[in-house]
Amino acid sequence: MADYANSERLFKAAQELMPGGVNSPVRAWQAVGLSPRMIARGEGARVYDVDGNAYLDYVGSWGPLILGHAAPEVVAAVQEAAAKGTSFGATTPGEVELAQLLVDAVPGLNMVRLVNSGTEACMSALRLARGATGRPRVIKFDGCYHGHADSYLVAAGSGVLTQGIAGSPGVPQEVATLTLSLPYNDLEAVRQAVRRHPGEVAAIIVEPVAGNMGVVPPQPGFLAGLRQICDADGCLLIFDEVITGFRVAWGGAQALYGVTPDLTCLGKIMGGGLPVGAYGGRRDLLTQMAPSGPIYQAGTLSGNPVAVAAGLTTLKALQRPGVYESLEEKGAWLARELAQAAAQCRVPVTINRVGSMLTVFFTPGPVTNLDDAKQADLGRFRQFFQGMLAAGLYLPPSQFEAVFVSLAHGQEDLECTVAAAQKVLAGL
Ligand code: KE4
Repeated sequence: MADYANSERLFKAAQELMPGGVNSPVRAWQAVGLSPRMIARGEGARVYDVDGNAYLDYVGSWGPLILGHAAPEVVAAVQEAAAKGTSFGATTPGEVELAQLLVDAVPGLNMVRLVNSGTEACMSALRLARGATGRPRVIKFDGCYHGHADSYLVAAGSGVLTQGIAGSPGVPQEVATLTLSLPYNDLEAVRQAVRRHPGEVAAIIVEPVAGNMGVVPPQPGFLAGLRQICDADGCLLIFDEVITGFRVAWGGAQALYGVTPDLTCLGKIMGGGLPVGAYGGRRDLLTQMAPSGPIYQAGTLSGNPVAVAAGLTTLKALQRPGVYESLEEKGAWLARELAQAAAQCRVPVTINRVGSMLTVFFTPGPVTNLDDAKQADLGRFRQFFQGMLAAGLYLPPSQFEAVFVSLAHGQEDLECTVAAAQKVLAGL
């Protein structure tokens, strides 16, 4: 019988010191009815808890660890950078190199600003959109999550959805009313909202593949339709590619689907597991950011040389031939085999997948928006999570998050994942 004594002792202490014992709500495992495992280390596709139990990891730090944990080249780059000094508050060569790589890789990026998180990236992109257009409103989509800036905590996804929090206390009504949240994949709702507020919408922000209500891909024409609506109305299109950037394709979802936004938000993978985010887009917009323009945003550790070294090394590893074919193959195989296992066990599931990000929804489906995702049987999800954990599989502790397959997941790992799932599903 596995022992979790150290995890339980540490979590107890953590709960006295940090809200819910965590530094980010989804880590508290409240949706799955277990106390979370305290993680001591990771290596490749595995993480190890403080009691020495090993788990095949499909959280991947919520997306960044596409190479797997403690990738030797990333660790070496971080060590080398740290030995030269951890922060200068001045521009370093690595920032220029990373900015160049991002501009070369992502179709909509002509200029970019590095920040420290996806939240900062999305918050700054909205301030830029409002400053550049002089318009106050923002349109987002139910179940999408763009970090925890006030304007986005309206019908948000991820931890807000997992915790069942409608909005969030502390967000003034005056701010929340400027945010319109609409059903994902519903172009007509967007047309009506823009018609209701002519000349008032600064931006439409969208996860081009939603990952925070579980994985929900864009319906054919949805992203192109948003582009057309923005072009007609004069509002800006913002793609929040914090998850999808370098995940679903080298150039992100905008490269995969051939729709170019005015602004793009990035994070996660581009930091290789260290705190890095970025926002960028059209040069005529970015040059309006201080100090070249009047719109203000700043950050002591923005472009931090150690974090940039981790990000650069990760992105360079993703430029190797066959990387995205391999991620697609792994993701497709896993999704196909899990669907087959569920069918054999007569457990109704819908599996949504784009590349190496996927979600097993415990509902017959389809799942094309938040209302569909909320049909999922959360009790069954919880049983599945608990069964898989007992079998050594570490899944995201929420029905409304994405499973991430990394380059470190080998065929054997995927096979043992499916074998475990077959046993757990049979018992549901
Ligand atoms: P961060 O501030 O957490 O780096 O990024 C915010 C963010 C922005 N946009 C998208 C599409 C995101 O998915 C996120 C953060 N994602 C969640 C999990 N899906 C982070 C996990 C957490 O909150 O602990």
